[in-house]
Amino acid sequence: MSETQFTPRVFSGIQPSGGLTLGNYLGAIKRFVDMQGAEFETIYCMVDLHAITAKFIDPATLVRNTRELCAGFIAAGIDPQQSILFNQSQVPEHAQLAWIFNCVARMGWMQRMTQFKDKAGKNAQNESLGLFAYPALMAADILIYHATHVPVGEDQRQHLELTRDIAAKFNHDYGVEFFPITEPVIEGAATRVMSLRDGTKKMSKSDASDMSRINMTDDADAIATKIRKARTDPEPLPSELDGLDDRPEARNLVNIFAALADSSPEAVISEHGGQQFSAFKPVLADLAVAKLSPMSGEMSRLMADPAEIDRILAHGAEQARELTAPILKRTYEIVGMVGA
Ligand code: AQP
Repeated sequence: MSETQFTPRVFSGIQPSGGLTLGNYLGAIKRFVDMQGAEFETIYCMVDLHAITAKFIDPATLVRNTRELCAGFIAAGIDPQQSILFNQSQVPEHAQLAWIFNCVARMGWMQRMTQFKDKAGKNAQNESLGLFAYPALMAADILIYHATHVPVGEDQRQHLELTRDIAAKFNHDYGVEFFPITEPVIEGAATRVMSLRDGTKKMSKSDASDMSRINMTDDADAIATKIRKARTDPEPLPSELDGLDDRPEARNLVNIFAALADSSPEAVISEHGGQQFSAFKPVLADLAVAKLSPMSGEMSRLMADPAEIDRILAHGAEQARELTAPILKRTYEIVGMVGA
């Protein structure tokens, strides 16, 4: 099979590690919705096996997080009729291929992963083996579908490079062209949404401060308060884009505005350049509320019927397994597993 024969197929996932931030929405989910449609088959996953790598999650909480994430995907515009939508653990081929990839990836490659270093900090010896091996499972998540395109935020770029290295080494070692060399899709105005408290740190669901992020379930008051209190410098917005260099907090708010408005940072600056933050922030808050409130309302409605969410996930998993079973079988044959 040559690379040119791969069906254009999109895969991406999000961890049900609790809550969804504006960063997850603008950097990932909104992009997932944009890619849904004629050009690609789209496959979107709640990666629950990843969610247990960083810290212990109480089982009932993990169940709730997974359903809430599914509700968030649907509320944001992922249509289970158009996209395959499921949770990772219902499709065992992800973990089975991950084992093969654990044996393809090199220790040196894994030790270079900055996300592990960031998450483990000085405490690496006490982290789980799963957190260290996470990028090999992520490569399996993608390649078990022969996915050609993966929309993600900027923070995932290095993991996608590793996915390409794993595919290339597997193909080379076994003398095949079986796995595609996947393209990362890191596009839009908000590929890296920063914390509202510190413009040098990524907005993250696990940040200790709730004021650092906007959650997709925040109400209008909470969104307005968080934006009003977002850290900024005392200068007005510049009249040229270059004026945002060395002003990470200002740049972050401009990028968020552009992404929410489906516009560009240039257009935001040409409209709002010269304004004080006291004028810009309320307009941004109104825009954020207008975009996010309908989604949080729809999420609550969907969460009221967990059985329906479970049904959607089970159906998606069934569709997913139709794709993964033959790819795993062929992988095992290539590797030399008897009975594959
Ligand atoms: N701040 C962000 N800006 C743009 N994109 C982001 N993503 C996450 N944060 C931002 C994108 O969301 C997708 C799913 O991420 P994930 O939940 O699987 O893990 P993460 O990247 O570790 O996200 P968080 O919010 O920081 O989670 P925790 O706190 O649990 O580690 C990815 O495409 C990611 O790029």
